[in-house]
Amino acid sequence: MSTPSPQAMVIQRGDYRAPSYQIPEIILDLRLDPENTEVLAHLHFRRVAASPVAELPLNGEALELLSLQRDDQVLAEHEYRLTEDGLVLLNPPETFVLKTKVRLHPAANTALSGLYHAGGQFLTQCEAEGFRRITYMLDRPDCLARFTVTLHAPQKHCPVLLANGNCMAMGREAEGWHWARWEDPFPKPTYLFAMVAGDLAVVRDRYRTASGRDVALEIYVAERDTAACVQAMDSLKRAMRWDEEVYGREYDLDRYMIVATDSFNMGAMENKGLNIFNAKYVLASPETATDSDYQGIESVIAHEYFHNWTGNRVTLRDWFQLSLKEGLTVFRDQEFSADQNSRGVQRIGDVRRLRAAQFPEDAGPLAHPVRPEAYSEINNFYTATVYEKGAELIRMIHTLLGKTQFRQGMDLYFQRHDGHAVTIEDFLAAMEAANQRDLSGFRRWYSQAGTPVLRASGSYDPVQHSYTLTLHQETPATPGQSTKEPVPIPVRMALLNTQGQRAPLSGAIEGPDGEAVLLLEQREQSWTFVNLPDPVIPSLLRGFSAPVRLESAWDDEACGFLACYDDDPFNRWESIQNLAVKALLAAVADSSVTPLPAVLRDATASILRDDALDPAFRAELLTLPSEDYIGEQMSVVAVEAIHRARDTLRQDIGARFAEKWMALYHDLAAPYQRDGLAIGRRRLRNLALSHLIASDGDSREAMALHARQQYAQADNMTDRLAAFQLLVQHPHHDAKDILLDFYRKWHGYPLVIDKWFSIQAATPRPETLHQVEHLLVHPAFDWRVPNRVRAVLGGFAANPTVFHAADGSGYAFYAEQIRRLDDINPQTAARLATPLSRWRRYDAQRQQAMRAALTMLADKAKLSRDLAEVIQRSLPVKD
Ligand code: B3K
Ligand code: ZN
Repeated sequence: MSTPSPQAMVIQRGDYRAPSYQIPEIILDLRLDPENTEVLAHLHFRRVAASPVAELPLNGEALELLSLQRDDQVLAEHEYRLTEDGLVLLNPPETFVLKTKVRLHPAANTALSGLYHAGGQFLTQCEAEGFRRITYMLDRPDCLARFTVTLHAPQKHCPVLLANGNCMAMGREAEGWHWARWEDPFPKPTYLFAMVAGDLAVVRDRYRTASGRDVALEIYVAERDTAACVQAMDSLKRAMRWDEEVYGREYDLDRYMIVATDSFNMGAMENKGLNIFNAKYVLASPETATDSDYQGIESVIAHEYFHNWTGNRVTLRDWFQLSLKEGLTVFRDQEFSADQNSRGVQRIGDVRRLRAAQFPEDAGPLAHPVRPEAYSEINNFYTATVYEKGAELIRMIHTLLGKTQFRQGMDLYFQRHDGHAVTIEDFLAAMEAANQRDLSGFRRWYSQAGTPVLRASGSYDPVQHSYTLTLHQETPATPGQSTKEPVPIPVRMALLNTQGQRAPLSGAIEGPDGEAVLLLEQREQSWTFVNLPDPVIPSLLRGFSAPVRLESAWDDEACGFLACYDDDPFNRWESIQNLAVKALLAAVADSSVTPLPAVLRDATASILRDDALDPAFRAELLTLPSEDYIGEQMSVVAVEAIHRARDTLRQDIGARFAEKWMALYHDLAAPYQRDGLAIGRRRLRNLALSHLIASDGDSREAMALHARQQYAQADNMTDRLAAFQLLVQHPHHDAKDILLDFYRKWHGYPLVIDKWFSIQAATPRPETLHQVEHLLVHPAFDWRVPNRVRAVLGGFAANPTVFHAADGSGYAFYAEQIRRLDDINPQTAARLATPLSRWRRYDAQRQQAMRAALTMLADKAKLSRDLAEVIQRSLPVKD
């Protein structure tokens, strides 16, 4: 089998060198035209290296150089060299101003990195290395410059001209053009530069900071979307208040702008004072957006806002430090959402996401430490490991230090490093210094990849009235790291007595309120608790206090007990999930075994009975583990058997409790409201509907009727979409009419049509592959719009029985689409290719087909650096 040859330089963390020059000031002038944009740049260079340098390389990519001057002199041939990836200045003086003029082609920029023209707007995306596609520059995060930016464009097409900071002046010029000049007073790295030009409406609001400054808040959207910014604006204001209250951090400019676009590679971007957002995380109305869309907006708006301090004011020295801003900011946005909504439900959702994306990554060929050691394309490292596992590491520090001490560490971090480009090490040092704590062992979490397995066992001594708990850890090998050291694992725990109450902790560790954090630092440690007159059941890793796989020796009875009585919401959920996984695995291994054993049935019954429980939490408890998660627990993923077993369990739970589901379905009906209680009720009600429809009993036909009614009469998208999805994916339902109806109703709303595409691509039926081929030639499909491509290809890859069809047809089809996408948008292609990397988890026939798909891609002509790296890391070195 051939593997792609390394096409690009691999950058090593240890090779970091401080830049020899700084550019404290940069003046840009852009004449915007979709076909030919001209960019004039004045860069003020100042040498910081002690001695002169012979060569000063500047980054530049896809630029057409029109003129090049140094201090007003045209550069002679012996004074510079053009290279494949930029421009090298030869023997530059100590200080000078470089003036360059380049031409770019924004409309042809379908990679959506740098300056691009899409949907009638000019937009930029510079993180990580997009600025070099705008002008020649030291495009690295440790070069901070003050930017002055002048934009010129035809007033008719681009009435709005935006860049970072403050608008200093505007004016008209010849032939219907106009201009605007912006200055950002805060020095920033190139990756935080942004500009936008287009015909946009603006929704305005104001925010008064804790110290009494007024900030103008502006959300720029298409005219017809102005009514759909309520959630975004409200979330922004709440996030601003929260950062003041929890971290003492205020916003620092007079204006905070958000621009929404349909053409964006990811969720959003925290450019200083001018965030650019995927419209998905800005626009919402009850008719077009689901409850989870609303929650997504709240958390992404907050995330980008929080970056203003964790990322922008204190920025990164180099890209290996990415988790310094991302892990920390995800932790902050998770905590914000936990404070706004139900903390327990939020934590369950966060862990579910971590397990769905990060655990598989950590267990496969793309595994890397939270602080990676090497990369060829940095965009491939915006991963669940850097983001979500990175957030878990911050959470563990928070747990280990405590809330007040964590805040002290943060204060010191900001105090020491405001305005600087720093490292993860600097963050840890601030946490240590502020609290006189030693986190040296903790650093291993940043350098070691792989998910530790935590094994727990324990025994009660009825004579001594004591309980001894033993914890053992082991981290499996990952690519490039064959041996692993123990890491410090904080294990929040309690001991529950047979009435479900917490026993006071004494002995090894004290915990008067019955809760404590054990710190497992060695491979194995034991703790003995005393004064326990009755046997106890431990509740371990409460709130999921560390990103590990917990394997405990408790039997079904103990799990069933915890599923009903654990007072930690996460652990209660975890216990019932474990029961379900165990039952499902047994049914997968032997299809004659019922997936609904007595202990799971009883736990389900008790939750269904408990009408006092918060409906959102109740819905979480009753939601079955996903097929992927079940597969994760097997050494070889049994694709079809998992699908069958899970379907059967859903049916059995549906049929067994039909009456209760039916009562819930009727009792929970209510006119649309947006508060947490109403959201939980909708979620539970739609879960009831799905169980009733799945059940084989008499209710099924009647329920399909209900679903059709719900689809037709819903006063919100959550209910409408839930019914739509059930009907489209129902094995015996002809979906043609409803698909047509939905499309007709919503064809003017791209975000809703994305749902229409993805639900079809995710339908678990044999004919789906064929249907997806049709979707790709549908008039509304557009290869240049990442949301649309992700809706179809992402939906398809998340459809286990179709993507992993035993004959390999899903893989071959999928790889073909990735191949095509790579020529248009390499970043999105590389990201979508990652499911193919998990081939080792499947049977021999599938392995072979997945590798063939990867090899086909490896052999592609003009393979992008992005995709090449993913494929190269996915395929075995040689065999
Ligand atoms: N910092 C951006 C992500 C940039 C991704 C570049 N490929 C969004 C965020 O994490 O807030
Ligand atoms: Zn971020």
